[in-house]
Amino acid sequence: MKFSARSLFANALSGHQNWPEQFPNKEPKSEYDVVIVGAGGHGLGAAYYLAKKYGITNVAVVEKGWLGGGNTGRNTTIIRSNYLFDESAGIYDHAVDLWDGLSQELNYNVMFSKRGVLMLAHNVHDVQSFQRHVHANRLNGVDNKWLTPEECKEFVPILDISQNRRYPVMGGALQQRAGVARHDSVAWGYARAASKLGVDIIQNCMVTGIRRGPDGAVLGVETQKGFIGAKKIGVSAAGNTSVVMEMAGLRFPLESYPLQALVSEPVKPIVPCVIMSNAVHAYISQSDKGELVIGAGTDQYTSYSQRGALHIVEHTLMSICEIFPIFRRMRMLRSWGGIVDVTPDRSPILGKTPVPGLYVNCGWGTGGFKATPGAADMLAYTIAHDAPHKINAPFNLDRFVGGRLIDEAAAAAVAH
Ligand code: FAD
Ligand code: PYC
Repeated sequence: MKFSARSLFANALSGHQNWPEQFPNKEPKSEYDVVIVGAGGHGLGAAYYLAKKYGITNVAVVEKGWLGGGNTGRNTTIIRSNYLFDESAGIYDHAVDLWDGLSQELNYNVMFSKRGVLMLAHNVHDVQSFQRHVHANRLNGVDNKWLTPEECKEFVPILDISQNRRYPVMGGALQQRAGVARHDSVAWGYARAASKLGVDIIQNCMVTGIRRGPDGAVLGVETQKGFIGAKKIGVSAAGNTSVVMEMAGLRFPLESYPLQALVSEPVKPIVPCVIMSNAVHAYISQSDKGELVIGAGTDQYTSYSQRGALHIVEHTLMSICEIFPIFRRMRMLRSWGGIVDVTPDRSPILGKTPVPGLYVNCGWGTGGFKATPGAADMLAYTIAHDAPHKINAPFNLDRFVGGRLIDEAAAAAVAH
C-alpha cells in the first residue's frame, strides 16, 4: 500500500481528516430495533456494545449536533475510580478496567495514560476524608494510597510543601492507575467501530418528541428529520436529559449547569500527573501537546447554555496560581463550557424507566468521562436484557423515592 505525505498527515490527525469515509453520516431508516439519543461517548459506546456483544446491529444513534460535540469533547479527561461507596467502586472500576484495553478493542488510539491522580489535602478535614476514601477503596480492591507531603513533592517536584503557606499541603491521596485519555478519540473510536458493525450514526438530527403507543410503550422518536420508529430507546443526552425525558411524560431529579475548562499555551513537560485540590478548588494536568488543562467548578445558576460565567474561570485561575505560583505568567489559549446534569446524590441514573422500552443513562454530572466505557457497556446490557446488570442495578431511578442514595458529593472533586 502506498502512502502520500498528505495521507500520512491525515492519518496522524487521528482520522478527523478522513471523516466522511470513517463516519458515514446516514439518513435515518423508518424503523430500528434500538434508537440511542445522543452521540457522546456513552451513547456511541452503548451502540457499539449492543452490536458487538449482543448482535443487535439495527441500531441508530441520533445526535442533534455532531458526534462528540457534547461533554465528551469538552471535558478535562480525568479518569479515576477513587469514589467512596461500594456501588461506585463497582461501576467506576469496571470502567477503568475497560479503559485499559480500549485502544486495542476499537483499533483506535484513545491515548489512555495512567499517569496517576493526586488529590491534595490542605486541612484536617481533607486528611480525614481522603484517608477514609483510601481505606474504603482498598477494601474494594481499588488502588489508592496516602502520601506524606514529602512523598507528594517527590511525585510532583513543582509542589511547594512548606507548611507556612496559606493552604499547606498536608498529604495527598494517589490513585496510580488513574490518568487521562484523548476525549475526541473515544467518540471517534466508538463511532467508527459501531459504524463498521452496521450502526447508523445520524447527526444534525435533534429528537423533539418520544411517541408512545396505547399501552404506554415507546413507538419511536420525532426528530428534525421526521419520525423514526424504534422498539427500544436509550437516552444518553447529558445535560439535556430532563428535557428529553419530559417528551415521554417523565419528570427527572436533575439540574443542568454549565461547567467550564480551559487550556494554556503549550510548554515543556512540567505537570507529571493529574493534581486536584478540592479545598482551594483547582485541578490541573498537562496534555501530550504540552497545554496545561485546567477545570473550573459549575456555575451557580442552572442553564442549558454551553458557556459559563467569566468570574468562575477567573476564580479557577486564582486557585491554580495559589497552589502553583510558577504558573502566574502563563497565557491561556482557549476556554469553553459544557452542560452537565446533576442528581441530588451526585451519582448517575442508569437503567430502566417507568415507560416500557425506554432506558436512561444520565446524571453523571461533572464526572462521567471516566465512566464512558463502563456506562456504555451497562446501558447496552440493560437495553439488550430489559433488565439492569448487577453493576448498574443500584443506580436506578427508584432510589430517589426510597431514599437509598449513593452520596458521592465528596468524591466528585469539583465544586457544584
Ligand atoms: P455527551 O458527550 O454530552 O453526549 C450527549 C449528546 O446528546 C450530546 O452530543 C448532545 O448534543 C446530544 N443531545 C442532547 N439532546 C439531544 C436531543 N434532543 N436530540 C439528539 N441529541 C441530543 N468527567 C470526568 O470523568 N472527568 C473529567 O475530567 C471531566 N471534566 C469535565 C469538564 C467539563 C468542562 C465538562 C463540561 C464535563 C466534564 N466531565 C468530566 C463530565 C463528562 O464530560 C460527562 O459526564 C461525559 O462526557 C458525558 O458523556 P455522554 O456521552 O453521556 O454525554
Ligand atoms: O470527575 O475527576 C473528575 C473531574 C475532574 C474535573 C471534572 N471532573
